[in-house]
Amino acid sequence: MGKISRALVTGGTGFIGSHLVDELAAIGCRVTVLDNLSTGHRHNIDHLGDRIDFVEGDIRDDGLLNRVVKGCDVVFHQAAVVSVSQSVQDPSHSCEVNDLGTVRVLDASRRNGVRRVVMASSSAVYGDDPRMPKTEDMAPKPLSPYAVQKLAGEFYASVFAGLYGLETVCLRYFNVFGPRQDPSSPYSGVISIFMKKATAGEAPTIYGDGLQSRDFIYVKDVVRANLLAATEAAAAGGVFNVGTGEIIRILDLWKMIGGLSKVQIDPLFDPPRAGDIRESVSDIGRIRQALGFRPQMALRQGLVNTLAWYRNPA
Ligand code: UD2
Repeated sequence: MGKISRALVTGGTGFIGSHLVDELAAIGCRVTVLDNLSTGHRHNIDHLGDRIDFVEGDIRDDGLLNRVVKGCDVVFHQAAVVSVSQSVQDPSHSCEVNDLGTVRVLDASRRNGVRRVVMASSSAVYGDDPRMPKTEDMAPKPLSPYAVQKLAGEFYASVFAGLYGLETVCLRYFNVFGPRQDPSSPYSGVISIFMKKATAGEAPTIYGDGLQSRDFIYVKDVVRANLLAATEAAAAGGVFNVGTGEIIRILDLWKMIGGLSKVQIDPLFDPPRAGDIRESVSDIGRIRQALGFRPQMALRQGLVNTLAWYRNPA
């Protein structure tokens, strides 16, 4: 297993990025965080003090990127406009950040001798393929600008590997949850919104009939997948699902969160969201075989931890 001595984390003040920064700092890696604070928060990394370097800036700024990737052996590219709905409402903006930004990250990386770039891709690339679970060899069927942008990022990664010898790994995240997921926007992850509603004793809104399925993975497991992707020789050039392989329907999720919060409130229902995927569950055979990855956190325990954080953010 290779070692990471110096890393750049784009989007490192965000939900997933900040947990990754925590872990990298804990294993003694020198970390630079690049974030424009559009959806991330300084307070997510404040506790690390001067153990990390924070640079406020945009991934579309290539001058800045060239400066911050210098000396890094690994880049974890987590910065993005992460909402499917937001990409539906403003496809041009999400395209600029998710596509142009990604190309700039890859380009700065190859020009500055970075060994490997680990990219946050998404299960959104599978779209509405009815086959379940999703395996990486299925033909992608993007249904939203966001999904197209993430898929384009994967193709760019593969082209940069072929043309310039940059090692790239793409991780197709399923639905990630855990402490620090910001519930404040209508685009926030459903678990963060449901936790906020349950804690306030309010009814959540379910889009559609609530029978749509998702595969929720705890953020610390996603961090472990990133570290394996950065350090295992077998990861280079790979595209991997990062999920649990377990399925839950949104209505049952609300019941579970209600039960843990000791509230019994009937949800409100609105029409399904444009671009929403009906069924989503991962097959994680590839990442298990190639990288030895197994998720460690059960959904219920992850929800308990997350609820504790929403009640008392630390
Ligand atoms: C997630 C990711 C997205 C992309 C996508 C891939 C998040 C925040 N977003 O989008 O980046 O990778 O997966 O498919 O993780 N819902 C409700 N009520 C609410 C909020 C959501 O019913 O108040 C439903 C929503 O319509 C959807 C499901 O819950 O069917 C999950 O929604 P989400 O926004 O958490 O995540 P998703 O799957 O759209």
